Amino acid sequence: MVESPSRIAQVACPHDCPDACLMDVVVKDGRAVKVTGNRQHPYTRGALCAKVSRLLERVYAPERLLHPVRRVGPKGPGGTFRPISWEEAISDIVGRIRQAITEHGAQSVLPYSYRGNNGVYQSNGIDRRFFHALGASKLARTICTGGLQGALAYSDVFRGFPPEGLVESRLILFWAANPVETGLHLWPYVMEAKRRGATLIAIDPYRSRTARSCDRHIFIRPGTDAALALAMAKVIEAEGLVDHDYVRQYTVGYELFAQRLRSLSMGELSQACGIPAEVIGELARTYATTRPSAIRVGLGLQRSGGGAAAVKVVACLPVLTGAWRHVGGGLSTTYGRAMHEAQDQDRAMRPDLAPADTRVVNMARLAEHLLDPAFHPPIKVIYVYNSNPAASLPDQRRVRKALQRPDLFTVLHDMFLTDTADYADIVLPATSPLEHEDFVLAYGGDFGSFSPRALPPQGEARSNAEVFQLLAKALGVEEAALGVSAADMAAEALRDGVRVEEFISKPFVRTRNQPDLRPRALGGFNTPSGKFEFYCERMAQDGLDPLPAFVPPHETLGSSPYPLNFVSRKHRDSLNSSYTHLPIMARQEEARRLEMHPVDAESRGLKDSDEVRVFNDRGEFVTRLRVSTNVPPGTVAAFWGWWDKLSGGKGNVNNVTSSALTDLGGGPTFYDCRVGVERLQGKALA
Ligand SMILES: Nc1nc2c(c(=O)[nH]1)N[C@H]1C(S)=C(S)[C@@H](COP(=O)(O)OP(=O)(O)OC[C@H]3O[C@@H](n4cnc5c(=O)[nH]c(N)nc54)[C@H](O)[C@@H]3O)O[C@H]1N2
Ligand SMILES: Nc1nc2c(c(=O)[nH]1)N[C@H]1C(S)=C(S)[C@@H](COP(=O)(O)OP(=O)(O)OC[C@H]3O[C@@H](n4cnc5c(=O)[nH]c(N)nc54)[C@H](O)[C@@H]3O)O[C@H]1N2
Ligand code: SF4
Ligand SMILES: [Mo]
Repeated sequence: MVESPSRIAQVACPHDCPDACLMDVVVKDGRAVKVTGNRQHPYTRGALCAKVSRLLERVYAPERLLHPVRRVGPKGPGGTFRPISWEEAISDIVGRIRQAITEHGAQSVLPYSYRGNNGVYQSNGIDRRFFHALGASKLARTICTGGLQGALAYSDVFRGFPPEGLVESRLILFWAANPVETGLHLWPYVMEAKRRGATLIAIDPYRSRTARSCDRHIFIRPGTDAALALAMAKVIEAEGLVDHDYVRQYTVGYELFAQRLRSLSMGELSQACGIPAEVIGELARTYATTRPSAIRVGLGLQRSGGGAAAVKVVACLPVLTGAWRHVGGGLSTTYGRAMHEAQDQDRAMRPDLAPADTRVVNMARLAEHLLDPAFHPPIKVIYVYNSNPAASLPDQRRVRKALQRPDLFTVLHDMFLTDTADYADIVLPATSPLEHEDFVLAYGGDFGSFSPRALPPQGEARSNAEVFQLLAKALGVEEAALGVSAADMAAEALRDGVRVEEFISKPFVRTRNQPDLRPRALGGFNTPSGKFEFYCERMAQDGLDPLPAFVPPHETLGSSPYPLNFVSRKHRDSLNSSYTHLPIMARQEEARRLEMHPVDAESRGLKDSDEVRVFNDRGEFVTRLRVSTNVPPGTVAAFWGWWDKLSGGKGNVNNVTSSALTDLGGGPTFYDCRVGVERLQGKALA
C-alpha cells in the first residue's frame, strides 16, 4: 500500500494566553494527526503547553457541535436540542434582531464575547465591525482586566519590558503571577536568570506551581497587595533606598507620596496583608538593593475590590528604586507587546462605524442589566461567541436567572454545547482554530503569526467571520469593511514597521527589530506630564484620591459571616472553561478539590476526600476536600473552569463569587470572596 503524503500547516494558537505559540500541524488525508510546537519560533521553541499538546482531543472530540441546533423545552440545565439548517438558523436570528430593532432600536442587541479566540480577524475584527455597523450596544470587555484598565485610564503603570530582559534580572518577584501554569514559555528565561544567580520570590495567597518553583513564597491575604507594596515603599523611603536622581528626573508628586508613606502605620499595613513587618522589611531591602530587580506582575493583582489601586502602588516600586534603569529591571507584564503595539485596534475593529452615542454595557454586570426593569432600551437579543458566561461570570445564580428571562433571545456560537448553551435559543457550530484563517498578535512578546486554514471545517461548522458576514448580508447591512479577508484586515490594521507581505507569507514575524529592554530608563511614561505620576492630577480632578493608596477588598479583609477567603485559580490543563469537559481534565478529580489548611480542616472535623459544601449567601458548590499546605490558614482555593452540568449543577466555583466591581474600571472581583465550608449532608455528587 502506498502511504498518502502528509503536510505540515503552521497555525497560531489563538488561546487567551500571552505566549501565542506557533503550532506545527501534521495533516494527512484532510485530517490533523499530530500537533507539536514549532521549533523555529523564538518563543515557542518547539514546545506547547499540556492542554494544547492535546488540541486534537478538542478538535475531534465526539461532543463537537457540528450542526446548528435549536433548544427544545425551557431554558436552563437539562435542555435538549434539535438540529436545524443554517438557513433556518440565520433566518430566525435575523427575524429576532429585526424585531428587536423595530421595537426597541438597535441597542437592544448586545454582543457578548471575550477571548475564547484571541485572533484579530475572527474575534477582534470582523465581529466588532458587524456590531458597530448594526448599531448594537457596545460591550465593555472587563472580565479579565477591568481593574487594570481602570488604573491605566489614569496612569501609564503596566507596560513592561519583554521576556528577553528577564535573563539579566538578579531578583524576580512573581507578584500575583503564575506563569508556570498560565504562560509557561516565560519560564526558560527565568531559569536562565536563575542559572546566572537570580533569586525568585512569589507573592501569592496560593502556593502555585510558580510559587513552588521559587526560592521563597510569601503568602498574602487576597486583595491586600497595595498594603504590602505601600509597606515596602515605606521601608524604602525611610531607609534611604530611593533613587532620588531617577525620581527627580522622571516623576511628579514624590514629596506628597513620601508624606503619605510616613503617615501610614506599618503595623496596620502588615496586619492588612497578613505579612509580618520583619518579613516586609527584609523583602523591601532585598528588592531595593538587588540590581537588576524585576517584578513579574500577574493579573491576579487586580481581581479584588481595590484591584486598580493595587496596580498603581506596585508600579511605584521600580520607579522609587530606579530599577527601570537596568536591563532586567522594572516591570515584566502580560500587557501590550505586539497585540497593542503592532496594530491599530481601531483600524481592526472600526468603532467609527457605530453611531456616536452608542451605549456601553459592562459584561461584568450582565445579569444586573438583564434583570433591571429600568435598563433602557432593554436587551432583547444577546449574541454570545468566544465565551461561556454561564460558567465564567461571577454570581452564577443571578447570571442564570437573568439568562432565563423568557423574552430574551440568546444566540450562542461555540464548538461545544457549553453551560451557556442551556440558555441559548439557537446554538451555531464554530470552527476550531485549524479550520479557519486568522492572525494572532502576542500580548506576551514581540511577535505575531498569520494562520492559513489548515483543515476543512468539520460538519457544518462556520467561523465567526463567516457567520457575521452571513448575518450582515441577511440583515442588509451593506458595509464594505465587513467583507474583507484576514489578509485585507492585516493590511488595514498593522502599523508601520510590520511588513504586511512578510506577515502574511511567513509563519511568524517579529514585530520589533530590537526588543526595548530598558523602556523606562529615561522615563518616557505615557502620561500628560510624560513622567510617572505619584500624584495624578486627573484623578484629583475626578474627585479620586490622587496618591497611591490601599483600597481594601470588599470581602476578604472585612467582617463577614463567612470565615474563609476563597481563591479560584486557573488550571494548567484547561484554558478557563474551555477544556474542562474533555478527557484531559475529566480524569483529574483530584485537581478539582477544594484545598484547605490542616488547621482549618481540623477545626471543622473535616478530612481528606470528604465531600464538602462551599457556600455563602450567593450560592454554593460541592466538591471533595484536599487537606493541603498550598493555602495558609484562613484561605481555601479551588480551580475555576469546571462546568456545572458535569457536576449535577453544583460544580461551578462562580456560584459563590461576587459581581461587585473593582475600585476603577468596572472589573470583576473573582479573588475577593468569603465562604463557609462544611461537610456535605445529604445527596452526594453525581
Ligand atoms: N493553563 C492556563 N493558562 C491560562 C489560563 C487558564 O485558564 N489556564 N487563563 C489565561 C487567562 S484568561 C489569563 S487572564 C491569564 C492569567 O494569568 P496570570 O497573570 O498568571 O494571573 P492569574 O492566574 O489570574 O493569577 C495569578 C496568581 O495570582 C494569585 N492571586 C489571586 N489573588 C491574588 C491577590 O489578591 N494577590 C496576589 N498577590 N496574588 C493573587 C493566584 O493564586 C494565582 O496564582 O492566564 C492565561 N493562561
Ligand atoms: N472564578 C473565576 N472565574 C473566572 C476566572 C477566574 O480566575 N476565577 N477568570 C476570568 C477570566 S481572567 C477570564 S478571561 C474569563 C474567561 O471566560 P470565557 O470568556 O467564558 O472563556 P472560556 O471559558 O475559555 O470560554 C470560551 C469559549 O469560547 C469558545 N470558542 C473558542 N474559539 C472560538 C471561536 O473561534 N469562535 C467561537 N464562536 N467560539 C469559540 C470555546 O469553545 C469556549 O466555550 O473567565 C473569568 N472567570
Ligand atoms: S495556550 Fe499558550 S502556551 Fe499553550 S500552546 Fe497556546 S499559546 Fe502556547
Ligand atoms: Mo483572563
